[in-house]
Amino acid sequence: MLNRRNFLTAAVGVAVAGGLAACAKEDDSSSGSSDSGSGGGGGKKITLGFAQVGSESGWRTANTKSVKEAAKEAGYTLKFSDAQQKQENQISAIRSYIAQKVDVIAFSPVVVTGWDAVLKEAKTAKIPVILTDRSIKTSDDSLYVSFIGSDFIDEGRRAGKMLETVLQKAGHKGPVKIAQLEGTTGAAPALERAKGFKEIMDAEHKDDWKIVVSQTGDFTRAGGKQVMAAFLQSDPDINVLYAHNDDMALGAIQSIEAAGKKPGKDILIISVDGVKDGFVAMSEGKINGIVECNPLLGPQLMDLVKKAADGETVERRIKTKEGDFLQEEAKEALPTRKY
Ligand code: GZL
Repeated sequence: MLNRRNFLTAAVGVAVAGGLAACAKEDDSSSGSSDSGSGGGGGKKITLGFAQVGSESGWRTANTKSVKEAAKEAGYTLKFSDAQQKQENQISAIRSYIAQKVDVIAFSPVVVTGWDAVLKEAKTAKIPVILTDRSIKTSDDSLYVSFIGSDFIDEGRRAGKMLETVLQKAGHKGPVKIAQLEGTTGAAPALERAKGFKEIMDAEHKDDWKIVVSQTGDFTRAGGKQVMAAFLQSDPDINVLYAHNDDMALGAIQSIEAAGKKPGKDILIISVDGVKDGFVAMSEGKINGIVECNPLLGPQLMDLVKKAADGETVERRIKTKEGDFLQEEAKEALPTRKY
């Protein structure tokens, strides 16, 4: 049984650039959050602008719930937008938060590139920006004050190590033909989960593992179902599915069963996230192992928001705590799963 791995909060204190310290601004147009006070500079109520990716998966639903509940608990005014997985919508939302002069902006970048221009506008407006969940590629590190989220490359490595255990338990002998369901094209979790898994393949399984098909399912169930059906058409003797999230794995399971195969037996499945439906599928023997990716970032994010709004030092990189789960653990873990 795999040991649960907890990642310590890795913190590197970095002073918030003086110029980024936002001065608190009153904003009575609160979007439904309670109003009990704590705030940036001088104790005024903090207004947070949060530009969410979308509502594509169970993980995202849990992440949104965590952010909204934590903002309410903290007494902040939360302005929240759902970009429906479109970068242009996230950029528009960030621009509107700048225009509304919020105290802090936080967002989960749908893809890693294309953010410099709008983040420069936030910097000019002296509004600190916090990345949550996903990171960006930029040459200007001053464009955001902190990134709180998982280490996706390590999640990919953990998926590779987990597959070793699952193959051994299944008594698999000989070559391993792997299908990979990738997350959203250009998104950090998709790029990095693929990278980490490939590191393990290249280092330890050059001769026996091969990714025979790989395509994006855009982190959705519908995408996973559709792409897996196509995979099975082109490669009926796939041994393993590595899905970058549970929702795509759950969609793929429908196509695997429609093809008359047994998920978790004829095709071994390794997934990432650890949402409740993923654990249910694992307890039914349809998923063999899940690398957890914790969506419950709300409380830690609100602590960061307060510090940033007050111009205090904030940790530059905060990694979330998460574990690895095999089928045998699913039933026991299910009752205590928080998302
Ligand atoms: C990972 C997160 C990913 C999840 C998917 O932190 O960005 O996006 O793994 C979600 O379920 O759609």
